[in-house]
Amino acid sequence: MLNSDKWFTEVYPDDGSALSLELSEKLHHEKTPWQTLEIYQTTRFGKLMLLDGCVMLTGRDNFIYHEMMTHPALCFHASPENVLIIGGGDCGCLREVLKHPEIRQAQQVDLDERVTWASEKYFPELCVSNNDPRASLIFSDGVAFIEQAAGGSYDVIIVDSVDPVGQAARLYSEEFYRSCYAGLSENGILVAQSESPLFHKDLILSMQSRMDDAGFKDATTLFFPQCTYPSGWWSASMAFKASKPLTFRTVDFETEYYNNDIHQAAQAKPQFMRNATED
Ligand code: AG3
Repeated sequence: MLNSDKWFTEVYPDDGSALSLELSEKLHHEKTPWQTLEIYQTTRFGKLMLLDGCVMLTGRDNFIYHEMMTHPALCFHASPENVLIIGGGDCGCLREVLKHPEIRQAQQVDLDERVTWASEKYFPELCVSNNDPRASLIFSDGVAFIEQAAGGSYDVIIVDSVDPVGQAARLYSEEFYRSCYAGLSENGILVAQSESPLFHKDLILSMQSRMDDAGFKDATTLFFPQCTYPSGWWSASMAFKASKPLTFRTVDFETEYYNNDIHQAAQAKPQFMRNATED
C-alpha cells in the first residue's frame, strides 16, 4: 500500500492502471488562466511537472521524449533552418532543436506563459537556450499562429502538446495538419507527440490518416520508452511533405538517448501496428 501524502499517482481510468512517484516536497501550485500547474520534488525522479494532474515531465526521463521529438525529424531534413515548436512551453524541445548548428530560427508558441516561467525556475537545464539569439518565445495560440503563418515558412514543425482533450484536441485535427502542411517548406517535416502505442493505438492510426488526408506524402511513427507516461511506452508521429528521405544526417553533439541506431530502430513497427494498417 502507498501512503498517499508521499506519493503522486496519475490514474489512467480507461486502461485500469496508474503510475506513482514518491514525493519529498511540494514546490509550486497555481491555477494559470489555462490549467493547473504543479511542481514537486520527487525522491528519485528529479523534479516533476504536472498540468491538470497529468505528468508532463520529470527531471530523470524527459531527455528521451525531448530527443525523440526533435532529432529524428531534424536529421531527416537535409538542411533545417527554420523550426516552429507548437506547445513545448517547458523549452525542452527548444533546447534540443538549438543543438543543431544549421538552425537559424526556432520559434516556440505556447499558450501558457506560466509553464515557461516554472520551467525557467525549476528546470533551468531545459531552458539553457532560451536566450539564444535564434530562439523566440511566443505566448499565443499555436493553432491560430500556424493558420496565419506565411506558406512555406518552416522546415520542421514540432507539436509538443498535452493529451488530445479540451483545447488541445484541435492539435490532432486534419484541419490543423492542413495548416501545418501549408506552413512547411517544400521538403518540410511535421512531428507530433502521439501518445502510447499500447493504450492509444487508434489515435496513432487516425493521426496518420489525417496527416495523409491533409496532403502529406509519407508518414511514420517513432516508438520509444517513456516510463512516466501512460503505459511507459510512447510515440511521435512524423509526416513528410515530400517522400520520406532515404538518408538522414548524423548529429555531432552529445545526446543521451538518440543516435543513428535509435533513429532507425525507433521506426520499426510492432506487429500489432502492422496488422492494424494492413489492407
Ligand atoms: N507532452 C506530452 C505529455 C503527455 C503526457 N500524458 C499524460 N501524462 N497523461 C509533454 C510536454 C513535454 N515537453
